[in-house]
Amino acid sequence: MKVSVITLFPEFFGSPLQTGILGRAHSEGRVAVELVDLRRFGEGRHQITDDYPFGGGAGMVLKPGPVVAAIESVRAATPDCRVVLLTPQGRLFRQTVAQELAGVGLAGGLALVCGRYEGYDERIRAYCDDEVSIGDFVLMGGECAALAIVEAAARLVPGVLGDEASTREESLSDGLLEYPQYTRPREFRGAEVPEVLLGGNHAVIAAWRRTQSLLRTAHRRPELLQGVELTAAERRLLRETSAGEAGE
Ligand code: 6GU
Repeated sequence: MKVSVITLFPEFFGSPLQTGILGRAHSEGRVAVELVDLRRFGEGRHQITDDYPFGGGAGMVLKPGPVVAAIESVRAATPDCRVVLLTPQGRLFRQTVAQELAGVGLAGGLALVCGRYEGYDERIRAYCDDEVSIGDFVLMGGECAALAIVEAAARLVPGVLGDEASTREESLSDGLLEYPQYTRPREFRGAEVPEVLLGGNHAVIAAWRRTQSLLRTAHRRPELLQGVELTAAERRLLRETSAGEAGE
């Protein structure tokens, strides 16, 4: 997967790209992150990238010239890349979007534009293909969002995670929250591991986990069930089990 990150703070990405699974994926070239320093495209002797907003108001706005020049330099090197503007006004980043962007990164490449300051000059939007937000809160810049997107997409790239099954079974890849997990000891301060997990009957364990995922999702994130295909028996289970019985 190829990702170009356009940012005023390339150093922000130093430690994350050298650490853990992302660090390995980066050094092996499975996740090629190119950091594009927006300052290089700044204007004048001081390489200015921002300015006061026309009409007044608090804060500074990123100038179109430097941002569009940076985007064009990435497009020149990666003609098929998708340029994604990171902004709280974008479409919401979810696991389905992570899957989509991982595919885009593997095919033609992905470019992530990180803003700082109060916002972007509106004319920048015409040079981007997509706008994404990681949630309904305001960050100081897009760097954290870019990192979240790179991580979520990187772990979907073949070969990045050792165990391919773990990407299929985990939270949200089937649209549900993950079932409860346990490891040793069998008893911790009086709290026991559910008996069913100790029996070794894989069909029974799979059924228990599915039920737990359904109940937990119904209790914590009921809106997620809208996008999930349920059997008649599962619908009955959710009707007959009030959320309070989900054990939480
Ligand atoms: Cl993508 N950028 C900024 N600055 N704030 C955000 C965001 C992005 N997503 C949520 N909040």
